[in-house]
Order: sequence, then C-alpha cells, then structure tokens
Amino acid sequence: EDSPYSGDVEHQSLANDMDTDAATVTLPQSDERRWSDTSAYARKKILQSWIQLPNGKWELGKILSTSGEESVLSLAEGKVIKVMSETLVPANPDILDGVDDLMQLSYLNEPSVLYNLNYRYNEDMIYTKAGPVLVAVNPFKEVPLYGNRYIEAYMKRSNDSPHVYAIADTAIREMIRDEVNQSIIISGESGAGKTETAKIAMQYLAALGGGSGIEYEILKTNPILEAFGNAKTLRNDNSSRFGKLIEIHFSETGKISGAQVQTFLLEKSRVVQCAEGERSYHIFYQLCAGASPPLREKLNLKSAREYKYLGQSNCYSINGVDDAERFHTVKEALDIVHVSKEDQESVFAMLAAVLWLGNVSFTVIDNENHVEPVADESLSTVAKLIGCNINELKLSLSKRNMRVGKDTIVQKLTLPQAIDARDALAKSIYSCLFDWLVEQINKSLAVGKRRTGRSISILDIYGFESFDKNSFEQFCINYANERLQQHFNRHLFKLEQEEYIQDGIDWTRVDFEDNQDCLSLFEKKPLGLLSLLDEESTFPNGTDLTLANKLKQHLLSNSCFRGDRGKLFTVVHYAGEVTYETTGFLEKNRDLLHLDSIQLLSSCSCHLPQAFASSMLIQSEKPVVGSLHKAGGADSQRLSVATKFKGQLFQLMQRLGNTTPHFIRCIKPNNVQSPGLYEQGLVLQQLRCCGVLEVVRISRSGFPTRMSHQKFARRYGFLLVENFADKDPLSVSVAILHQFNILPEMYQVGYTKLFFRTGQIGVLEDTRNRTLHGILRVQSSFRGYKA
Ligand code: AD9
Ligand code: MG
Repeated sequence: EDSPYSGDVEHQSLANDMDTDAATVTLPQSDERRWSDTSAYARKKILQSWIQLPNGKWELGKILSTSGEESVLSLAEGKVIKVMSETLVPANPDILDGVDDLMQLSYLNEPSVLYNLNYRYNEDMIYTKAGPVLVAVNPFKEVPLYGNRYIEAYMKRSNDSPHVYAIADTAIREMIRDEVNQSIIISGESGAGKTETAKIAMQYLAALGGGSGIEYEILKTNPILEAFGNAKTLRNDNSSRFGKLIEIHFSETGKISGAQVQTFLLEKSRVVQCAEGERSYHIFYQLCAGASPPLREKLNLKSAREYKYLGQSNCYSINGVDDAERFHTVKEALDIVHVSKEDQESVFAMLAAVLWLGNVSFTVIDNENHVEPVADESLSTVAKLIGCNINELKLSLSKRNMRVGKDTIVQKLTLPQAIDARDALAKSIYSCLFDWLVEQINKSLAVGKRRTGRSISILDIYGFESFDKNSFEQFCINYANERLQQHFNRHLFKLEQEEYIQDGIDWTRVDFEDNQDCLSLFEKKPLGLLSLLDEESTFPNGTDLTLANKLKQHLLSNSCFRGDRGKLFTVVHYAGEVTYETTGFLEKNRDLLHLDSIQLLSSCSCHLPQAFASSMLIQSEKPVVGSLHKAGGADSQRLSVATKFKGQLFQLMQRLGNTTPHFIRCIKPNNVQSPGLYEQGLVLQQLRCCGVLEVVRISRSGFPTRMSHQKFARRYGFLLVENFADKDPLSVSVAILHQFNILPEMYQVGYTKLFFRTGQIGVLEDTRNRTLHGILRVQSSFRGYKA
C-alpha cells in the first residue's frame, strides 16, 4: 500500500522497498547529483547501475560486489568488469521501464532518461512527457498513432498516453475553460520533426470543424508554405527555412473561425546560393517539372538543369518525391486559399524571372574592369517576365547611384559588384514574393473579421544551432532560442509557484536560475551584441574584423562572452557555448537593396514587381516620399536585419506572453533520417539544448519531494518517541520533523502536503529502515539464542 511508485509522492520517489540484500555501493558526490538525488540510503540499495563505456555510451550493469572504491559489475552478454564506484550512476528498477512521464523515474539522471526514451522509441511510443513538456522522438517512418480513430479517442479522453493530440486537446479545453488564448510552442533542431508535429496539432484542431471549409483552408496553407519556404538540406529533405507562427481563431462556440500566419527570417541566400547536395526552394523544381506546356512557353521555362542558381549544388531531385505532382498540389492549394489564376501565373512568372536572373552574365566594357550584362536570352526574358524596359534592367545591373554629400554620383560596377547587384535583386524578388503569398493567405483566412473568440497559436521555429562554423544565421536563431528559453523557464517557474501558493507555501524561498545574463549580452544598449553590430554596420569602413574587435573591446567583462582569435567570438548560451565567426555579419545585417533595384521594380508594368517595390519602401526606416529620384539616390535606409528580427521577436514574445503555453520538444534520434536508429550522444545533446533536462533542474531547485500529511504520518509515525497515536496527521508530521531535526529551510508544511528539498526524505528513510532492520535483527538473534 506504501509503494513509492504510486499515490502522492511526486517528482521524487525512492527505490527503497525493492530489495533486502543489496550490494553496498558508495557513490561520492559528483555532477550526477544535479540530476539524481540519490540519498545515501538509496545508494546502498542500488542493484543496477549505469556505466559509461570508453566510447561514451551508457550501458546497464548489475552490481555484483563493491569493496572500497571499486565495484564489480556484470554487463550484457556475461561480461564482468571492475570499475571505480564513483563512476556508477544509479539505474531505475525494471518496473519503471518505459514510464510515460520522465518525472516518474526514481533516478532522473541522464542515462536513465536516455534509456527510458529509447525503450519507448523501440515500441513506437514516440511521445513521452517530461512533467509539463511533451518530448517527441522522430520515428522517420509511419507510426500508427494518427487519424480519425485516434483523434476521437483523445477527444473522448479514452486514450491518455502522451501525444500531440493530447496537447492540442488540453489547449482547447483550457482556452474554453479559462477564456485565455493558448500557444503550442514546438522546438527542436533541424529534422527533428517540428513541422510534422505542427501539422499533427493542426489536424486535431481542424477536426473540431468550423463551417465554410475554413479548417480545410488552414490545412492547405502547409503545402504552399512548404513549397516556397522549405528546401532539401543535408539535415532534412524538407527543411523549413523560415520560422512560422499560425494563430487559429475560434468562435464562442469553439469552432474555427479563421487564422493568421506570421513568418520569421526567411533564408534568402538560398535563392542564389546553396551547398553541394542541397537544393534551393522546392517550388523552383516543382515549377520546372510540373508546368503545363502553355505555361512553359509563356515563361520561356527550361528544365531545372539549365538554371545556374539550381545547378550549382548538383542536386535536382529528392528520393521518393515527385516534383511535378507536388506542383499540382501547390496549385490546388493556391486555388483553395483564393489566389486567382492570374495571380498564380504572376507568381510563376516571378519565379521564372529569378531563375533567369541567375543566368544573366556580364562582359567587361572598359579597361577599368567595369562590366555590363550580356544582352542575351536571359536578360530579355527577365525584362519580359517582370515587365520592364530591357535597357533599364541593363542599367540597374551595371551602374549604381551613390550619394556623396549633396551630390549623386553614378558608379560603374565591377564584375563582383554587378553579380552582387543581380543576386540582391533575385533575393529580394523572392522574399517579397514569399511575403506577398503570406499576405494573400492571411486575407483568405481572415474570415469573419470579428475576432470575438479565442485563439490557439502554433509556433514552429528553428531550434538552437551549433555547428563547426557558425555565422549570422546561427547568431539570430540562437538569440531567438535564448528568448524562447526564458519564456519556457518562466512558465515552469510559474507552474511551480502556483502549486506552492495553492498549498500555502512561501515560494519566495525557491531560487530559479534564469538566462537573463545571456539575453542582456544580446540586447543591452548601447553596449550589447545587437547594438554594436548595428553600429558597425552603419560605418562605411566597418569590416568583419573591426566588428570582432569592437565586440571584444566592449564585452569582455560579460561572463557570457569570450573573445577568440581574429574574427571569432564565443557566446555562452543556456544550451552550451557557441563560437561565431563574424565573416559576412555586416553584409547580411545590412542586407542592402540598392535603390536602383527598387526603382527598377516600381517602373515595371506587371503588378507584382510594383507591389514589391512599394512594400520595400514601406519597410524603409525613413519612407521615401514623392519621386524616387528626389530621395537622394543612395541605398535605401532600411532597418538592419538583426534589429528587424529583434522587433519581430519582441512582438512574438508579447503575443505568447498573453497565452498559456504548451511546450513540445522534438528530438532527432539520428543524423541519417533512418527509422529504428537511436544514437545516445545525439539525443542527450538535444535534451540539453531544448531544456528537457532543465525542466528537471527547475523542479528540483524548489521543494520537489511532496508527500501528503497522511502518508507521511503513516510511514514515519512509528518512529516517534512520544505516543501520537490519537493525533491528526499534521501534528504527527510536525512532531516527526522536529524529532529528526530536519532543518526548517529544508521543508515547508503546506495545507495538504509536506514539501521537501531534494534528498531530505533519504535521512528519514534511512532511520526507518535501520529501525525496521534492527527489529528484524533483534528478532533473528533472539531466535539464534533460543536455538
Ligand atoms: V527543420 O528545422 O524545418 O529542418 P523539422 O521541421 O524539425 O526540421 P520535419 O518536421 O520536417 O523536421 O521532419 C523531418 C522528417 O522527419 C519528415 O519529413 C518526416 O519524414 C519525418 N517525421 C517527423 N515527424 C514524424 C512523425 N511524427 N511521423 C513520421 C515523421 N515521420
Ligand atoms: Mg520544419
């Protein structure tokens, strides 16, 4: 009846009733204590232990004996090894194998968490809870967990195993019950399954229906956004190259009434450049493979191999994907979100224009290495597709208006400059096209402008990244993750706090660590990473090296910052240290679009380029009014990329701040996108990065062991010297605490429960067991005497 695995001992249970003659293992304090709060008593009772092999893998061993500092273990396949006892990490008893919430584990150490997830993964149970967080391990194969039958089961609550559906269901219920907007925040590294998970959540919400087919429309945004915003990378055949927040609106009756999509930081550079074995955005290949003959003719479309932008990475197809077929799916989806056929054709014309721009080549025209574009098929096709005069196109790709003082001078371009101008034009056409599509989607989904109801937002955003080489993109992505992590920590803190307050506990005595220091490193004005980056970006003579030096000059005193050699600097993120290289930082941050290009687009006869030109002008910090020529002719003064991103992020955090969040952490079990392969090291590193281990830490930095007064009195009451037989459980509990001199800072007495710091129960357990054993020993020696 007193099984430690059931009932009201939460967060920390003890493997104490398991055995009678365990080998004695002494584990000295180590880092391990951070995750596992092995009490002195429990340590003696450990039967199995984790041992880290030289290759870094953890293996389970049975403890055969322990003498002094060494222990003997038997491993799988009958292997027996002798190890230092201090290297052992306690393993959970077998009855805890595959529990569906990691918090149920007696020993919450890294190998135990890894093992539990692996155990479930092998059974196709890819979802596991870690307290309030859902962990999803990517199966890389179809698992029988989805579809109407499952959706119904979760709606009826007849299935309670962890699932995205269960999270979505809770979100709906809490939205209705509390009248508070909800958010589902999905993170994880590239290929971990965020986008799939977001779709699974949307599927569940869509099953609630809406009427007028709005739910169907919402689901159809996925193929469009994926075609234009996803690409094959070395990590994921369908990698999202942008962040996405979709806010689904509900009417008072709990039906879907509309939705809104917001996107973040599309990777523009992919349009003009991508690495060997990767691809540009799917839509380019889909268009080349799937366009009808009349469309091909109209756009002068060739096969993907004929385009330089697509040819440089030597990769045209994806295993198991039919680009032509996908093209039809995208067109259908565009129909459904009410993009007219004419507009669709304009969209395809813009795509073809981008592809043809990449084929524009240059020729030297003077002895100062100035160039101009070759007037060939590429140039004329671009001009035709965007609807501009071919000479104006030629000019904008060979000259640049510069402002010097009050004068405007015309600078002729050299080959690298001309290529830059061409690529910048291609990138901005594409990113404007992407934004325009999102706008069309939003117009279509904004059914019933009355926003009387509530909403559930789903955030699918890039996870923390740390590569061998980290650039501006990682810098922005990791900054975003740092912000989201703070949101995550603060939410968990709040949950804990609520529990304490509910039970009348003084929660100010709970310390939580935060990542505020690292965020300040990024955001402080004027001496923070972002401000210094912006400042250097405005200096015409700023270079990647001067930027690095400037950062080192001002930030060395910050404990989250380290200067390294040359252009390198390191940031100590919550998930680990990342070394960034400033190469390309300034240029990517400035993201200059020459005014000449805006001028060119605004002179086009087609409506999309015109729309793009005006949206670029609106984005300008100082909107250029009146004639473009009067504006001075220099580069447009736009917000830097980092500043714009920071603004978006603040706005996002503000929106999320008004919601009840639900967190899903996606884990990628291997780097080869294969089913059935679970790499411990890889999983562990992700559990650290996405804060799953942090969940444990946070819950442990308070009073994680909780026991009801009744249970506590029943379990330890017999140890009391005085007779408390008739007293109520609370008095008995207090008497026990006093008799055993449990320090006041080590526990708190709540209305219904006692709250303990980690490890405290161990002392009591120790005494309880010694007493029990003592009674047994007295009995047996008595028997011996008699014999
Ligand atoms: V990236 O940061 O956008 O590069 P994601 O979004 O985290 O990444 P994605 O959802 O695209 O990863 O998942 C990668 C692949 O894993 C998918 O294309 C599927 O083949 C596979 N996957 C992910 N989740 C599931 C699932 N629940 N069931 C089956 C899955 N396959
Ligand atoms: Mg994705």
